[in-house]
Amino acid sequence: NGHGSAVLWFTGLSGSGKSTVANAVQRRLLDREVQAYVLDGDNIRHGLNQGLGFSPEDRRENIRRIGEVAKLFVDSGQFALTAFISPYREDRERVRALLDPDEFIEIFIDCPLDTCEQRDPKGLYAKVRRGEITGFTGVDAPYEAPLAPALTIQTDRCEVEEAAERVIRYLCEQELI
Ligand code: GGZ
Repeated sequence: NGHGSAVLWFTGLSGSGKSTVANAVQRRLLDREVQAYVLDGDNIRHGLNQGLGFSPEDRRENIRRIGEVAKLFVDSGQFALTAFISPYREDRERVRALLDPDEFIEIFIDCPLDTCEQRDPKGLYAKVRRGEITGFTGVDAPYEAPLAPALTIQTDRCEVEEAAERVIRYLCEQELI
């Protein structure tokens, strides 16, 4: 099963749907017998990056390490699907620079803050509004949207399965799968 390998770098606000779309893409890749693994807060921030918080410096280090790990997946011939807010353009560009140009695929999970806040799957936005969390991305910490993402997916207008299908179609067009 000759196929390429790349990092699918999902970026967007908390609650925008990054992990959900990444997991749907992973399932489609595995169905095609293409090795793919999702890196997200659950398996990275609780392990490799435990101890890192949400200051700009800690987010930068978080993203730097994730970039290095994602590169190892690419070196091993797999797809790495990363689902982190990664709010700073500069941090994302530093990851891009670790890889060949065609190996870094930036996917903007674009969803209005209002919608993310209504979803509030972990009750974090409610905590932010009660003043229990500060420095929260999109509220009182910045989110720098990608300027030229490979794909933009508006999760308030597009179902998960349709979103995943768009990513797969892109990978086919790029002849990566
Ligand atoms: C943003 C925060 C914060 C602050 C805790 N700002 O919905 P979630 O819970 O699962 O996604 C958010 C996650 C963000 O971690 P990342 O590693 O993706 O962030 S970054 O790329 O910026 O390093 C949210 C939770 O952690 N969370 N505090 N202050 N998100």
